Amino acid sequence: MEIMTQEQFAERQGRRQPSGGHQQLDEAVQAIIRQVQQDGDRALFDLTAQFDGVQLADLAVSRPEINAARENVTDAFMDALAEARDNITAFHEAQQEASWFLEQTNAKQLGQKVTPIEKVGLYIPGGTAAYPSTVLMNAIPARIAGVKQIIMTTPPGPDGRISDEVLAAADLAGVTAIYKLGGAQAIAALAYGTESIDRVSKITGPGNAYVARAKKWVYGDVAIDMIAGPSEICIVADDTAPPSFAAADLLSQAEHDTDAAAICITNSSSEAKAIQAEIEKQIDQLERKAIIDQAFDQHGAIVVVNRLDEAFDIVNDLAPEHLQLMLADAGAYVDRVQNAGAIFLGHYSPEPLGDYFAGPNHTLPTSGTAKFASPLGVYDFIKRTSIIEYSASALEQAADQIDRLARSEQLTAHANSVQIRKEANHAAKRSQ
Ligand code: HSO
Ligand code: ZN
Repeated sequence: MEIMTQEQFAERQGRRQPSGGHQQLDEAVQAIIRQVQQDGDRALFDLTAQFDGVQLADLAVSRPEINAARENVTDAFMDALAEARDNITAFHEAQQEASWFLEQTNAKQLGQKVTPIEKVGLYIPGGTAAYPSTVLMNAIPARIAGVKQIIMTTPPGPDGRISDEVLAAADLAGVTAIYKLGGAQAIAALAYGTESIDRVSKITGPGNAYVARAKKWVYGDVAIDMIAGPSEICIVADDTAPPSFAAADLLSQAEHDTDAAAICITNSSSEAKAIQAEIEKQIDQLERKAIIDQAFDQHGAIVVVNRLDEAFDIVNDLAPEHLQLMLADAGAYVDRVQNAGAIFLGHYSPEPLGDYFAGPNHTLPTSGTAKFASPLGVYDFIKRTSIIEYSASALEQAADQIDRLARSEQLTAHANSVQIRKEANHAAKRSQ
């Protein structure tokens, strides 16, 4: 991992290419979407044979298969999962949003009604990235929001099976149906429906490039949560941060992906050197060393700044997915952070605590989107509906103003819908 100055870091960031050049991928993804729209289940079986190398008899995971998965995992694993579920549930319950009314007089009522989305689809990746924690992070907020149908799809292995841990997590978190289906075909099936898969209104969850592009293409016909990019960690450390801790945390995020970004910013050059040395020491013991090496080479940096203040300028510009403040007085700096997906304070709040256990969601905005986006939450699984009620006399009072506004837009039928009531109201009064 390279140590660099603020200027060197800025220069490297400036050389980054904007994302793009998806043409070939998009052609393949669109062909898959069309095939699923035209041929339904038959396309799903064919594409699963083609991409996952397995000829399935059934797309749905049966209750006996789920029960077997729960038997196959250890009790200790189930206990850990249940404790994580409880923490995630407690945090997300605090996000619940109530309907409200602004005015409750006889003349007027104005309000906002909150309704859960009825059907959602959760995409869970397969293979080495089959994360039970991601099942919890997607399904629990949906359940708390009141979503009735939580439909999960995840690709089967070549043996036609899904990881026991993922199935156990889905069952624990309240997923209502599970299908063995991955890739762009899963996104198309959730977006448009087939004989055996219900069409949903929103699709959430991470995935590979095919899944990400497919989500982009179906967006508008259905809602999506976000397009998740590679994981990112940014640590701001002063000389109170134990270098071995900071090194371990940088390594933890880099193991996700060769494209993951791990950046440490410090105002102490001796701290920078100590963290660099710790990385060298720890990396050799890690199973995913090859991935980490590549991620560090391409996107890793230890940036030395003169003052901590400058560190926060870099942070706000990066808008990192995860931000760890390993500072003597970490809490005092929260106000300096304008853009970040999640902030971890102090020396004992490492990012994996948030990935698995603390309670906040681990689905977070990446690639600088924390400038405008939020973590996945209960609010992603609800929608709001406005409510308006006026009495006859309240409408009469507003009638002339509405009339003026409607006529300014040459929409006389609009004006008439109000005037007709005003006149009816007058007639009623006259006949009294
Ligand atoms: N850190 C990932 C989430 C995750 N980590 C799942 C482990 N399992 C999100 O950036
Ligand atoms: Zn992680």
